[in-house]
Amino acid sequence: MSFYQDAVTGLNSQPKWLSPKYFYDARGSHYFDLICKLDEYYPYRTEMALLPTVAEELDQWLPKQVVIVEFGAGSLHKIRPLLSTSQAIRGFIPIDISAEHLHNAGATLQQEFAQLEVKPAVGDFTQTLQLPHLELEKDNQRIPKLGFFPGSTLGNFTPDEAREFLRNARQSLGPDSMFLLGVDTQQDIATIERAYNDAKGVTASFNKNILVRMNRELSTNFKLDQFSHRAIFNRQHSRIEMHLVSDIEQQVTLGDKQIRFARGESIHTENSYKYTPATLAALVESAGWQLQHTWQAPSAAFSEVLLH
Ligand code: AVI
Repeated sequence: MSFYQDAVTGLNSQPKWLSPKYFYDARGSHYFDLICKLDEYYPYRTEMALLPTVAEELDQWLPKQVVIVEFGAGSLHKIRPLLSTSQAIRGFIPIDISAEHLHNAGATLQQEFAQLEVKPAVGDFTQTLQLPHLELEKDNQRIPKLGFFPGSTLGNFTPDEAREFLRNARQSLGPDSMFLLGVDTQQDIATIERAYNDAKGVTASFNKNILVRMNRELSTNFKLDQFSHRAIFNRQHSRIEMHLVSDIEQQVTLGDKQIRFARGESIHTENSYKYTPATLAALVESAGWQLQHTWQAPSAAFSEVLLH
């Protein structure tokens, strides 16, 4: 589906919604980088502090050689500690929908880690994928794969989407595969709400950027100062929700249609699910994986789990 079709569907629904995947144009990705540097945004720094320990201990759970496959190759900040410490990782397959980003990222890493075989794969990582064949595997010697999905991006999927993603990943990775997954396990609601309502308003700008993007790409006429950012924790679903709330009654043009907003009506733009060890175990098991080991941050705000 195109951005336009998704916007037509979402904005004509009751309640209105837009997919968070549309946050990430160049400007949105820049705002997300700024979010990661905020004091209030605990997930990024907590995971970054945990990864060196994971990297130190990981090899004891791995076979002698593995190829690590990163789903949605982002900034490459998270893969580095693993590549520089693990002796078992011989190859790296970053998967991303954006070919340009992927090839730049792949080339940078190849320069830094000359012994590593880097083979980027362009594709939608939520679907099953045919992974590229590595030189390392040339004598038909198959090397087991280790999936890597850091950053608690799994939390932006509904539980059904998360299960589907984990199932598809298991199929793409093939027999004897393992999976290293970063998950937000924060339980303190005030801390969570603060992380998505930062004092500088960076998260608000990130959220509103979806309207900026629609104005530019879909010729809508959203007035940014007539919508407010709202992030609230939904206890029933254990997720923080982001919304854009219309401050007044108004109409916005989308294609040849008018979208009506009542005063106080919202567009639901993102969910970020927070897991407990028990809800996470149930989810991964329902997707065919077993928990092998958990590294938990001292604050318990974030976990890195190894699945097999
Ligand atoms: C990318 N994702 C894991 C972030 C999150 O925390 O759900 C996106 C984000 N939304 C608001 N702040 C950050």
